[in-house]
Amino acid sequence: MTNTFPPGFLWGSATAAAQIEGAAHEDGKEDSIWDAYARVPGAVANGHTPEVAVDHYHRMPQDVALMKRLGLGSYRFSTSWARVKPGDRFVNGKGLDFYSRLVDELLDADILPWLTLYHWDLPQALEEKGGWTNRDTAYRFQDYAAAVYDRLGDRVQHWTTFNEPLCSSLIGYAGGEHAPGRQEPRAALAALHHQHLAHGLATGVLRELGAQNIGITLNLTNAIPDDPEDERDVDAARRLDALWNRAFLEPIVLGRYPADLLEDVAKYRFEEFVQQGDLEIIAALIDFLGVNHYHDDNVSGRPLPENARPSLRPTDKPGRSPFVGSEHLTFPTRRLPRTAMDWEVNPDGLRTLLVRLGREYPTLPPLYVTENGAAYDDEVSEDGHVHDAQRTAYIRAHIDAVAAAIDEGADVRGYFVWSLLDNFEWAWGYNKRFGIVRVDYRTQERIIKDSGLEYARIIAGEYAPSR
Ligand code: GBH
Repeated sequence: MTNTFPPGFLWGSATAAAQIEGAAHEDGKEDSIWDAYARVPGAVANGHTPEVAVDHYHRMPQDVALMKRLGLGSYRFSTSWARVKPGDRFVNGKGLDFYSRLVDELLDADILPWLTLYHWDLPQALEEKGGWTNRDTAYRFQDYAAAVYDRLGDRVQHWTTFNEPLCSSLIGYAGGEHAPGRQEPRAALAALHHQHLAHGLATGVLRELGAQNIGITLNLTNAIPDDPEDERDVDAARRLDALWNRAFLEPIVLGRYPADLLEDVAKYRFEEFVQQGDLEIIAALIDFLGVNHYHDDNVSGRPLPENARPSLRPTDKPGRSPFVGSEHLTFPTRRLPRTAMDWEVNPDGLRTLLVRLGREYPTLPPLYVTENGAAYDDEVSEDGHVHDAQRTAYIRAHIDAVAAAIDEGADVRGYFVWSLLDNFEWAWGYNKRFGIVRVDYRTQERIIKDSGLEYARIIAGEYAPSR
């Protein structure tokens, strides 16, 4: 049996620096906002911090050997700004040495390095100057991008500026569930625009320096009106689509913010942040779009009934909302299976999303699913294996959905499972396991889970999508 994916389809897995590296203060690395935020009591579940994580910084060669055993075609990782330019001051050669060794190790193993410059870990020193609310941070990001390219550009071909700017703007600065833990809607909009600007500036400088494959990764969702007959729910879905999807896609693809979004957030005077010429910078050509998708969002404009399922977010406090300008949105529960994150499992949503993107934005470059995966509370069995049947089923079903989307004309060129390893799951600490490889946080021992073994079979072409 062989799979029916197009030749050259890229099979990979993804991680992020702050979630796996540890060595938070070694070889010149300074605090990122996640190091600092994790020390705030109550910010991260159980007081967990990224200080040690899964010690990838010291175990990198073994981890690349694991990737090779899985047969990965590509490995998506991020570089830590606070390691490369501690305090955003000088370029730290020792920090770059680590990534240089990683890239060499990957190339030796025939694994394509897929590098992300920003996966949420701003240097704390920059946060102290306003973080992403400070326009200057966008220019600092451009310098950081150039420094990384200068050292790795001879070997790395795929460059992603940002991972999910939605999370590092709206959730970090308004929802407050992510670092830096601020709860200021207007600040979140400044962060959103300045991250766009940083993306555009970095894209420009990378292109100038010779990079040929530059993109960005967005987390995109299908906003489903809970009751399609209820006007309030239809409006809620439109608002979520504007803020969660189109606010990020359209400046890049079309060179403008959506008009309805501008109305939704008008009370925060968003447009004051947008200077003349910014949108031209932001609309710089990209060569691929990374799509992260885990679940759809069933949304309503009606208040939830008293007995509705409580949110499972660890740091939930009343009054916090990442839904800037649409703070009234609610998310009623549908009758669907759920993961340990309480996220709906609905693989067909991934097919719908990928097909819709190509149809709604004909000028989009090729798509890569840069993250998809699931957290479950798996355990090591007596036989020493991890029989994570639910994760295995989740991954297979979503790969089927990608195949179906390609059949319907979506231009999808690759798929990356989130995540290679169990890791520091942000506000959830080490309590949620997304890995296809199990990590024992006491011994740092790694065990390939059943889902990892199955993924290896899929990559080897021994699995045909079940259409
Ligand atoms: C990805 O983002 C991250 O890139 C990765 O680092 C992370 O480990 C992985 O997923 C698993 O979480 O404000 O209540 O509406 C997660 C995608 C989408 C999850 C937005 C939180 C908002 C929740 N995120 N979602 S809410």
